[in-house]
Amino acid sequence: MEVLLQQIETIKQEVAAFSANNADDAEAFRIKYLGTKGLVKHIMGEMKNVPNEKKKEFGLLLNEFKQFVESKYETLKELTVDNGQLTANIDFSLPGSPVPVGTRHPLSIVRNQIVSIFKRLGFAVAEGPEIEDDWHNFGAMNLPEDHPARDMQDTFYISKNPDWLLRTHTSSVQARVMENQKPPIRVICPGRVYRNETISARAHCFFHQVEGLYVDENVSFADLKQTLYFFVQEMFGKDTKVRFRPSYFPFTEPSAEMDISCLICGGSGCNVCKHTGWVEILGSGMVHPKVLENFSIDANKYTGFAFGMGVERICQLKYRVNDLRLYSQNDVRFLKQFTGAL
Ligand code: 2NL
Repeated sequence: MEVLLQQIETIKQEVAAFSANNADDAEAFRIKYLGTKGLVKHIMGEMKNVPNEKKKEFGLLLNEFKQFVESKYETLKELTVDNGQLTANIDFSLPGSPVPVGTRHPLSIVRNQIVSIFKRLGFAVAEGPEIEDDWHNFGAMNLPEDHPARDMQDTFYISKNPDWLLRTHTSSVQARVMENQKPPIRVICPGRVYRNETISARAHCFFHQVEGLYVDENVSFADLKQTLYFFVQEMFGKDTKVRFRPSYFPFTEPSAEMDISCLICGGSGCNVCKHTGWVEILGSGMVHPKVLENFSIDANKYTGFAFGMGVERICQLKYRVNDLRLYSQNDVRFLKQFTGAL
C-alpha cells in the first residue's frame, strides 16, 4: 500500500516538472504516461491488489491522479500547438489591432478651457461640497429668507436636516474661500449645481457652473469688464463682440449680464440669438457690501467683482448642442464626437 502511494507521488512530481518544447515532446509524454502501456494504466492495474475495505478510498485517489496527468497533457498540447501556429501563420509586419480610447466629455473640455483662461489671469481654482448648509448657499449671499430661490419648489433640501441642501450655485464655494482667506482673493469655482426643475431639452435638475470672485483694494467695474472681455476673446475668438446689460442679483450691486455677438449667424439673426444678433453668456457684478461684511471684509477698504456662467450654455454655443439631456445620457454616439482638446 505504502509503496503504491509513494509511486503515485513520484510520478506526480515528474509530471508536474515535465516541459515540452514541441509537439513531439508532448506526444512522448502521452505515450509514457497515458498510453496503453503507460504508467497511469500500470498504476490503475494495481487496484486489484488493494483490499476491499480500502478500494473506495483508493479509487478516488487514483481518479484524481489520472485527471491530474490528463490535464497536464492538455496544457502541453495547447502550448505546443500555439507555438506551431505562431511560426506558421502570423505575419509580424502587420499593424496591431487598434486599442479603443475614450474621449473627454464635452462639458469637461469646455470647463477646462474656461479654467485655464482664468488661471492665466492669476485666478486660483477652489472646490467645495455639493451638499451645503443654508448659510453658505443663501444667507451669506444676501438672499433674504423669503427669496423664491429658497422655495422647496426650486431647491433640493435634504429631508434628514432642513438646514442642508444641494448647492444651487457655486457661490457657496466662494463663501468658504472668503471665510478662510483674507483679500486679495482671486478664485474660480467650477462645479455641479442642482435645481428642482422638470427635465426637458432646456432645463435639467443639475448643471455645471464656473463662478469667479476677485476681492482686493481698488477693484473696479472696469476691471470686471476687461477681465470678462479678455475671457470672451480667448474663448470665442478675437472677432467676438460683447455688451453689458444692467441686471439684478441679490449678491452684487451693480449687476450686469454679458452678451456676446452671435457665433452662429455672426450677428445677422438666427434662431439661436432669436434674431437679435446677441446671446447671453453670463451674469456678473460688483460684490454686494453686505456679502463682504458677512465675512468681516471691510467694505470701505475692499471692493470686488464676481461672475457666474453655465458650462452647458457655453458648450451649446461652441458645439451647437441643442438638448441639455444629451450631456447626461452617456450615449457614446454623442460623446465620441468630442475629440482633441485638453
Ligand atoms: C448667473 C449669475 C452670478 C455671482 C454669480 C457671486 C459670488 C460671490 C459674491 C457675489 Cl461669493 N457674487 N457670484 C455674481 C453675479 C452673477 O451668476 O447667471 N450665473 C449663471
